[in-house]
Amino acid sequence: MEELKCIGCGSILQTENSNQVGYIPPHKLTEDADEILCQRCFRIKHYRDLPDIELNHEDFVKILNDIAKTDALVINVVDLFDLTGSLIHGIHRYIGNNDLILVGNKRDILPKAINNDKIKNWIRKIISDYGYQVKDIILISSKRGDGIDELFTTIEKYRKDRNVYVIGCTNVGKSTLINAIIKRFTPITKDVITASIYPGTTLGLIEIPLDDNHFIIDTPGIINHHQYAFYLDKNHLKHILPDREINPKVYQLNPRQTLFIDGLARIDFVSGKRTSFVCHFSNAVKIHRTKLENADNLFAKHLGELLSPPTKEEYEKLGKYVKYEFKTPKERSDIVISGLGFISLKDENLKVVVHAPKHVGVYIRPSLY
Ligand SMILES: Nc1nc2c(ncn2[C@@H]2O[C@H](COP(=O)(O)OP(=O)(O)OP(=O)(O)O)[C@@H](O)[C@H]2O)c(=O)[nH]1
Ligand SMILES: [Mg+2]
Repeated sequence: MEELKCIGCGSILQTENSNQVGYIPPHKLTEDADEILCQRCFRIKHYRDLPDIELNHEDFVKILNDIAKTDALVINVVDLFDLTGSLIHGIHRYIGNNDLILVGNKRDILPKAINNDKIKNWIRKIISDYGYQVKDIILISSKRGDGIDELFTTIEKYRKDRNVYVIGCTNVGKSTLINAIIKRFTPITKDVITASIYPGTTLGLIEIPLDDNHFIIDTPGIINHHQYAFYLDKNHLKHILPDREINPKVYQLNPRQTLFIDGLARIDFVSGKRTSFVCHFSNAVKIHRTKLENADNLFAKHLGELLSPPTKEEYEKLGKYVKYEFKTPKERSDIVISGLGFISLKDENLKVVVHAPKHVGVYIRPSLY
């Protein structure tokens, strides 16, 4: 029998094992093949529930390695809210010499006041350290459909009779982007591919035909273990992932003051001159200010209550927080907690200690401002 694929996630359909990728109850296989969704996609779509299914990272890497062997145009989608966390180290190892366009998605989350040229220059500065060689950088919001026309024109310019692969880390919005392209350029008005807030939604290649025997191809995300989302309970993902423009919150701090980002991270301003901490987190996240000397007590007393998420159980799972120490450089900088948000600091010689779970990426980068 010819292999059937789920249109939502690209997995090969099977009727044998309900705990594995691509499962579909046998009676559903009789429906119109174009419409077939695996049980997992069906549940994400209709119940916003993600059944636990084992994902295999090796499979994803193999799919990407195959791209290096073909002549194609590659679109690497990154999440503007977590740029460094969503870049692919050694990307040209995966894609070979193929032409590359970098797409900064979720533009709607960053403050409108920052202009796009500034964001592009900032991206150029950061990606040069990662060995990226790009033909172009396009900023879009797949969710709102902004920038889709410009992206499509750029794709047409570089495609030259080839397939287009859309790659990137999990949750950057690859599937949402392809849905946006479908909705913009075909009569279809609903989302065809499954997209969700859960990292690891797309499981196989999904080929969407272009008008000349070539395809635009959605791929499974590369798992990014340094993202906060990876360690949180499903219910709390929504809380930390912004779904609209972030409203930066400014705290004028004296040295020896501390900010708690719910109970998810703690930022100690250890020394330096009085300055503003410009906090960029999801609007749902609460920030608490306290004296550094009271911070340990406050955390011990209020974790899981005033300071939540995480719950106490989640905190256990996350492992003890570790400390990351930074001294700000001359140029304005951002301290980033991957997937949770960032704090922008304009002054130099500020000593800042961040407490966050061991596996979550915490780093300093040139500022977005
Ligand atoms: N605010 C905002 N959210 C977006 C945008 N694009 C995608 N998202 C959200 O990001 C989450 C992930 O989107 P997906 O399209 O499933 O991401 P993906 O890259 O295909 O993820 P995997 O299949 O897991 O690799 C969903 O909750 C989307 O609604 C955007 O432009 N703005
Ligand atoms: Mg996807």
